[in-house]
Amino acid sequence: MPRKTRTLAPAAALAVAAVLAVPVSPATGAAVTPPAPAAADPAFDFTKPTVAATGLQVPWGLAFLPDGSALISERNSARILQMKPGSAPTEVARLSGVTPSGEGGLLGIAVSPTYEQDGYVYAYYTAASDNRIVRFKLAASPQQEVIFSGIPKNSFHDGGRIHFGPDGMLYAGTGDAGRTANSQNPSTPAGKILRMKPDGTAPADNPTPNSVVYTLGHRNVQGLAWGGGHMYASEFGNNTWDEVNHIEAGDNYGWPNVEGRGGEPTYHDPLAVWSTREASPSGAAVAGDTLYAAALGGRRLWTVPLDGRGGSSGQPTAVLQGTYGRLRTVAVGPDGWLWVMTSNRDGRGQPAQTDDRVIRFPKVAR
Ligand SMILES: [Ca+2]
Repeated sequence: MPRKTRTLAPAAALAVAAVLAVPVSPATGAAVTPPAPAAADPAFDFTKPTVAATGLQVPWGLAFLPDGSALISERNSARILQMKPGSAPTEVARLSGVTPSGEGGLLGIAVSPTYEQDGYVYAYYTAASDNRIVRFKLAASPQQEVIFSGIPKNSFHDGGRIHFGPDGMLYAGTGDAGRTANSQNPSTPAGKILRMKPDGTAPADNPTPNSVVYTLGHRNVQGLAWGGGHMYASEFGNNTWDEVNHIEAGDNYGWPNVEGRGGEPTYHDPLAVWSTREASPSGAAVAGDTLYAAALGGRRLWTVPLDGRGGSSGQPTAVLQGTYGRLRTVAVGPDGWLWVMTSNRDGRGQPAQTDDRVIRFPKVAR
């Protein structure tokens, strides 16, 4: 089966639609009644949670150091905490210049793939005039080197996830910053997935010379994940369809001309969609042949079975529905467990808990 539904003839597109996560009428693009969902992926045991940290305040980014400990960023306090399972988190850095407002603040963090040599931690944050990416070495008040700035900011749609890909490049998901025209404009980093060298400059093999823009047509990307040689990203829809996309260099993902599946050859359609009420996906992770998406408004963890070719092999199913409230981040730790972080103190709705937490789930014993 070809990987890209957007290039298929109508008959082939129909066959592809039959195996996509949410069946879509080829005539109207509307979702049709899905089949009964398959059993949840058994890779992690969601009946055996371990609460690894409590008392956090709007944690956002999660990254791991070579020693197996986790770094956690807090959006509004601009703190970075370090924790090992079983120990309370301790503050190891507080960034300067962070201007929390609405969805903005200290967002994603990443650890250099060559941390043992260079000691760099990366962060994406909302500053007074823009969103920017800095790198620094852990210290109470670290020296912050700005490696990329000028990402448009707003109270909403600031993107913010950063992650090193398997190619050693730093990827960043951005938002349209409340101006939908940004997403189709290749000259602004807003509404894009960016790919840059660790120093913030554009790699020579990016789709457009001297540009860090990797893909365009995104509304608000807060989840980046890799698995089986493919890259995936989750993004927030406007009021109809949230999306999980298979990310391929230079592709256009449609926003604001298309939300969800448009079936237009110009745009790369998502491999899974949800109603915004069910999802509002922020973080994403891949383990084995499953993509996990942490849902804020949907207050659940979505699991999407992947076909290994950039598509979905079946119906997404949800776990942890309503169990921990709003979920911001999901990651596979170096311990092989699945780590989930809540976002119940960000002023959106009634929290399931009075604090924010990190919860870990073990692999299923086989
Ligand atoms: Ca799209």
